[in-house]
Amino acid sequence: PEQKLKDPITEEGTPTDLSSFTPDAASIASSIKYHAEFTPLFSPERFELPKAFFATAQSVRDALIINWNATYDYYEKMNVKQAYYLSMEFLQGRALLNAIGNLELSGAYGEALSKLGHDLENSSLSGARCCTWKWGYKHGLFKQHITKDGQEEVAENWLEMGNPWEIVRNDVSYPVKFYGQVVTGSGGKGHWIGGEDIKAVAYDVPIPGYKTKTTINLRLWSTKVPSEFLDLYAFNAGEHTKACEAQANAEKICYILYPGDESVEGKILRLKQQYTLCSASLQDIIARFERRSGGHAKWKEFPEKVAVQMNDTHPTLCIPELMRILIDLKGMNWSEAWDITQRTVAYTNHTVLPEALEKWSLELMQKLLPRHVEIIQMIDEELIHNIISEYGTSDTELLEKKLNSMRILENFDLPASIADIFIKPKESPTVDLSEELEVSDEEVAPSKEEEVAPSKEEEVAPSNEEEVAPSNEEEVAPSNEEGEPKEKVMQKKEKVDTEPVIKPPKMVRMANLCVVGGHAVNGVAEIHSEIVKNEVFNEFYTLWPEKFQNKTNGNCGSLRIMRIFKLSGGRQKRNNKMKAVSFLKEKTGYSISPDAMFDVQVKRIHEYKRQLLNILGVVYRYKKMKEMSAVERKQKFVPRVCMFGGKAFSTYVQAKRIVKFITDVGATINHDSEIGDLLKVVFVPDYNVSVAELLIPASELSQHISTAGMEASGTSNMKFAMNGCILIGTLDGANVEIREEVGEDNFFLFGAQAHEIAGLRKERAEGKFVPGPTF
Ligand code: B1H
Repeated sequence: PEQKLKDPITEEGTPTDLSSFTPDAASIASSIKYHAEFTPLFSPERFELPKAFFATAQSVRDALIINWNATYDYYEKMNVKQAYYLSMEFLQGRALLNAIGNLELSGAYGEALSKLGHDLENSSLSGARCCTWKWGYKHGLFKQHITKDGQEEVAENWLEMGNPWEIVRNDVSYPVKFYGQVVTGSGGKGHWIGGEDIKAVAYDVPIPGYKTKTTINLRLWSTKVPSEFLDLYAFNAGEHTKACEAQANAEKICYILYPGDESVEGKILRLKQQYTLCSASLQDIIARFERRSGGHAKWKEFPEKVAVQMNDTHPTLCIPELMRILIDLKGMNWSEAWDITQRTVAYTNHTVLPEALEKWSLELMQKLLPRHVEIIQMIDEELIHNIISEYGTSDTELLEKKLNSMRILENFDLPASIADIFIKPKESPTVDLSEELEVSDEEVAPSKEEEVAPSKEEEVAPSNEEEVAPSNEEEVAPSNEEGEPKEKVMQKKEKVDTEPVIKPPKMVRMANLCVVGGHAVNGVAEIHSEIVKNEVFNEFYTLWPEKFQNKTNGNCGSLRIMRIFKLSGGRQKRNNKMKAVSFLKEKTGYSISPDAMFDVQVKRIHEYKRQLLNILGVVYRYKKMKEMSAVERKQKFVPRVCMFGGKAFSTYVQAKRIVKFITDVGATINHDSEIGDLLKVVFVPDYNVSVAELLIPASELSQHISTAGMEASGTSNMKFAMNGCILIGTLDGANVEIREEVGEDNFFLFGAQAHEIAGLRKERAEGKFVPGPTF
């Protein structure tokens, strides 16, 4: 009965009386044995790892399922507002220890496993080894091998053994469409027909909270086509590949996270991934809303029941998808749908690097998602009218500046009426330009004239009709540390007698769509949020200051906890270092001393994060050491192990060269018997959450030395600080706030400040160089 339901968070009563489910070691042991026997994933003869891990995980899952169901029973019956966090990536650490810890059953599980001849820590590690937790993708990112040539990417099938945490919901699936055509109906309605149809099937993972019974759901989508799509005739005619093509096409959407997108196929796959996430999630969210409304959905109240938070721009298509569903399927008019969409959706920005802000070719998107492009064009047009009504038309220079930076569609002609504003009298106005300016803004299909990029063999649509010009402008690998925004000049149609005008490709600026379509935009650290307001989205901030906020990453008490406890190293540090020593021996073959200082830089390899600067510092230190006598060396230097770890994006050449350089420097220094334990350089292969859980607690000095203004937040900086590690860093991202909490004495400040960078770059470009201090 409703009145007995209590909030699982405040624990004012419980959704289910869990006291009877607090098991002792004996009952846990029998549950593990039960799963080994009756939920088998391995042959019955032996009870070894990883079998013991899976059986243990299954028994933990039983406990989680009880809390999980109770949590959602409560949500359902109370019809609470739900927040949906839409993300292309979820990185989990060791789920087993986390769940057992959160259930406060560590002691009982430890005892049960030792009764069965196993060790909880080892079982959990085994789980982490056979499963890297890039939830949702068949192959995770990639496994990084380090060879003499640097990074090698190896596909990894972490699901080969099965995943004990995920539960397939065969009754929860939604259709997702690609390509096809739009037939315009009455009242602005569109009917999207034809094309390629797949279905997204829900896979759920329970996520337990800490010291609460609240256990929420991580819903993942798997893609397939119904079996009736198998072309039996083709199959029986021996054309097996052709017969299975549709299925293979659907399944590859879930193969890997961030598939390389240099090729047109890569771009399409990525856009398909993003749209699948958005479409399946929104259909699911709406179905739940309607169900909870008991058949009397009050759409105006949708934003009071649903919040959709977009993690970066990858789920931007939520905006046109929600619009599409509300208008085309629920019969709303544009302004009703727009009001609901804006109040529902919000956007978290994670980077200010211009080359990392997603843009999609309009042409490509038009083929894959024709109805969404119509909607995006209408949003863009509405935005143009907003900008004009805000700034007027008299100051054309100002208006042009605003339109250039704020429009969602880049290099896309203005509606003719608006374009007229920009006709300036020519010195010798002999030609009437008005005809040239009459380019319809409704022009959706790519005209021949606009195919400017070199055409490629690749086809976009399964149909043969047209080719998509890949953007020659878009950078795939984030290679430009400077990150200088390329000046975008508004495309004006001007009469040029000589050369034909080469028009740059029309692009959809996803971040702009997010800012326009959502009610809130946040950065992930204070300094970053300031840069978002004052630089990256300054024109939007000027127009809608109330939208902009800050949410420092990891802020759920982390900074406060740091202040209260001033966490320090101590004896535990030594144990942690010993674990890291044996791990590194196993992974790299290098024997390092636990008495040396562990100086660690682990993060994705990127020029702006300056692993190169760090390793050059190491080379400098090594050369200084070599100039000294053995005695002097020992006096001057503290023994130090410099550790690096991180993956380079597969097409990011410069980052891969940095990885190779680090391993080469290590190969030289580590074999120098004169130097011995005074200096070692280790590249830890395949850095991931499990490696982080081992290395971060073992670290004493950690490096967060990005060029100021470039690292939105950094997340490991907070974790290192929480583990009693001293940080060396720039005033960038969350470093700034961490330094305020731990105090200046516990933070080695490094490098120039964000506001000084532009000036310094200019000086260097002019050949001036002021050397920094030597050490
Ligand atoms: C961050 C990314 C990212 N920002 C696209 N942007 C990717 C974007 O392959 N892709 O498509 C991959 C990664 N990741 C990071 O977000 C920031 O660099 C960090 O500073 C920040 O702490 C982190 C979380 O907010």
